[in-house]
Amino acid sequence: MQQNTVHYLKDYRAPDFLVHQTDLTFEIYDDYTLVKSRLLVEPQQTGVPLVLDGSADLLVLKINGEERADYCLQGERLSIENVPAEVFALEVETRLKPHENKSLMGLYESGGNFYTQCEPEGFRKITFYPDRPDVMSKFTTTIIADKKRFPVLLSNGNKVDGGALEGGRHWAKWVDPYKKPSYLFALVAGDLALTRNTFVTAGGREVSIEFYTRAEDAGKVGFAVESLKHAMKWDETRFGLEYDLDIYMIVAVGDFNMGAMENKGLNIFNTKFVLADSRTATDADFAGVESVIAHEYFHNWTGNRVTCRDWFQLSLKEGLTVFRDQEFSADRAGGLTRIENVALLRQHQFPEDAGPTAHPVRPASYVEMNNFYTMTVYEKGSEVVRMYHTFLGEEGFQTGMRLYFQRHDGQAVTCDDFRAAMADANGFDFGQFALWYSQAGTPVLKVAGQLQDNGDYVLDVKQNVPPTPDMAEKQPMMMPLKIALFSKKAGSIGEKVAFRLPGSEEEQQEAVLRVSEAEQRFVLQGVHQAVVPSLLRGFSAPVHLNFDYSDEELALLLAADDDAFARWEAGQTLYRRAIAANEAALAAGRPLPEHPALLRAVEQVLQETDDAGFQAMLLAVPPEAELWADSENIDPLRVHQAREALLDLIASSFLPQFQALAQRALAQEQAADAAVRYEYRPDLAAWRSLLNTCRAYVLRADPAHIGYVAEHYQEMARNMTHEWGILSAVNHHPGQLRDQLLNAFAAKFDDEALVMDKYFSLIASSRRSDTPDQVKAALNHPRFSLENPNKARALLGTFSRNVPHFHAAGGQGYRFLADKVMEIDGFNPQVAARLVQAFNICKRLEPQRQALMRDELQRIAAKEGLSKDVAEVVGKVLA
Ligand code: B3K
Ligand code: ZN
Repeated sequence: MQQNTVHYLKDYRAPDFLVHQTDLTFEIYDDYTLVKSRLLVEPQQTGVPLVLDGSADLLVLKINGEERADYCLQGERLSIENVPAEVFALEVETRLKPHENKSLMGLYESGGNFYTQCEPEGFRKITFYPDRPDVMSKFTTTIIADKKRFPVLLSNGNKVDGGALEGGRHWAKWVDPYKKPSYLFALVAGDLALTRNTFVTAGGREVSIEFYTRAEDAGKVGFAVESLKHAMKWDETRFGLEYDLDIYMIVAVGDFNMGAMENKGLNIFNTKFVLADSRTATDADFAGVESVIAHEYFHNWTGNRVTCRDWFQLSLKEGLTVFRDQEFSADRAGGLTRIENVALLRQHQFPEDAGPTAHPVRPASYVEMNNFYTMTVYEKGSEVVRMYHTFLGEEGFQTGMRLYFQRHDGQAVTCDDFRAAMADANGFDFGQFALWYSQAGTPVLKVAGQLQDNGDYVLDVKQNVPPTPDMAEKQPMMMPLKIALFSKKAGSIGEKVAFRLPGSEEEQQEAVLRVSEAEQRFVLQGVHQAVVPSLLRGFSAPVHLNFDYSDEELALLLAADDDAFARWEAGQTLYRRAIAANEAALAAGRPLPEHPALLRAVEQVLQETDDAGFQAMLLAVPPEAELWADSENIDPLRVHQAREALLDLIASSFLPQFQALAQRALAQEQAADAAVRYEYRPDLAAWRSLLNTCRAYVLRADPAHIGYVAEHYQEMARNMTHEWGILSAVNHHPGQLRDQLLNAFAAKFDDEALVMDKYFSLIASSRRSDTPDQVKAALNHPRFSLENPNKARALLGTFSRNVPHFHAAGGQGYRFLADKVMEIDGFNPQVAARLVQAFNICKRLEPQRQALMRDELQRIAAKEGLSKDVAEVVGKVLA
């Protein structure tokens, strides 16, 4: 494998040159684009070479008007000695071929239009520049292009001038009044439809909201427009933050490596997170649009006005902005958002933290920065921000935010600066808390509780932070542990029991304990009765928590805890225990256990009537990836079978109840829907989520029900949430009817790219034995393209999570994915490096599969010209 440069946080040095002004001109022609840049550069040191990052085709470089050829270009690094000691003008001219750029970084073409993606290091594909976030400059952008082909010419800031030119060409000039790093630069040129709206800020500024899409998609942006306005309003009310330009643009593009990008004043979005109507988008898609629109908008303050000093600090903007978008979604849609956040973290971040690519929220090193846009930096990063909030409360947290902006507006700073603002604004010691930024791995809390003779209840908390490949020895971390006590009666739990913390006279029913040592005892005074503790309420810290509950106690918490997370968690623990028992029985060739306690608990859940969305969540069994997150010697098929067996048992035990509940959910949804024509609404989404959960159980218990579904599909499938629920439920059925239903679905939505993604992911997620053949056939489907990241993720990403097929005993699933990773790596390393992480589990597998997976990883590692993106991941998995 080739040696790639490793970048270390400890090597950070302030820039030797600042850039005060950046004037860019893009001349777009049919076959190429010329980029002319003029920078005003101020040296910070004398006698050091000017170093620029760049990988574009360099035509000319001038300093103070004089052409210079005495530069040294090595890889992506250009250095030039003997530059002036005072402020000087640097001119650079490069030539780009956007239509050949399939990496979707820098300037690229999609569907005849031009778009940019610069974060983190795409700007260097456009021109030579100090492409690092702590170099902040004011930008102007002039775009010149054919008027017919590119009627719309956009860049950051405000459009100040423009006009017609000879030969059918035209131009536009944009000026961004705010200093920004190069990663926030954006340009769009093309033939796009405009949907316009306005928002008036609390301070009275009228902001023009402009959404640009393909003409045929313009009818699907209404929901995104409203989402943006909600987000703008929410940020004013909850954080006191207003928008700072007169125009806010969002452009949707079908070829995009991730969800969206927060470029100043000109967000560029994956169509998946802009376009939504009830015919083509599920409720989950609508919720996704609302949250990503909000996320990118919130970056305007947390990311753009205050940015990162270096890329190691990525979580400074991402963790904080995810926290803000989670709070927004919770305020919009209700308390269950928190459980969704936790489920996501456990399914994807916990395995990452327990695997070969584990890294702290602030990584200490990287080879390819794109590999660090991870669940850890984003989702665990958000949990870290949430812990400040839990310690300080809303008011203290907001005081910290105000100090953060007061100190750092217009600067590029670090996670320590954020921590200092929170600490200084509140006089709170967050010294030990810094460990969350440097230690990877999910801490394990082992808690034991005991009622003492004197009536005190003591909680003994032991914490252990497991070793990770980057660090063997860890120190104890500081974290909030939110708790309550419930009185324990025979067969039920009663009221919350009040207690006092030592040194306080105040009676309280809930407390946030400050855990900070390896072993610690907390005394809750004045309890005097048998209790069941409710621990880690609201998931107050991103940890594994072990407490030796009996199944009966878990059932009691599931029935009566008043903290939604704690209730849900009690149910999840019961499911996890049942699956583990099934697995042990399968391994020993014993008959499967009957799980009477769990079935009684499920029966209770089925009888609830007050919250359909929560009921659906309580009926969801943890996914495989979460189940095996930190085990060893995994037989994936056995875990899968153990889980399937539990689902079969639940389905067959309660078929009539699931049928009745599905009917009820449908009736409730239709009644509400008749009153207000369907668009996304959280209350209706809750009924549909319950409906789809029940449908899946019904079709599991009664596969012949597919006959009814096939006959009545038209009237049952009134919107995409219904279609998705029905097709997901019948997707594993072995007969012809399933194929007919899927084919009809594909035909109906042939010209809807985002729905075709759903079709491909249905094909790839089926447990049917012919799935591998169907996946291979799908590669040649006229609507499939390996070059489109959404399609590659829908088909190949989904396949890599299809446990029985990806982990097929002969290794053919591994071989197939490895082939595709290598193919994609040839043109889009970022997407390839994501897909290859399906192999992260390698060392935890049982020996045979481990060997098969290792062979494939070695084959990838040996590939000539392998990108540093994939090489970095594969190197860690094989290490
Ligand atoms: N900041 C971008 C992510 C850029 C990813 C580059 N590989 C989107 C976001 O987090 O808002
Ligand atoms: Zn972000």
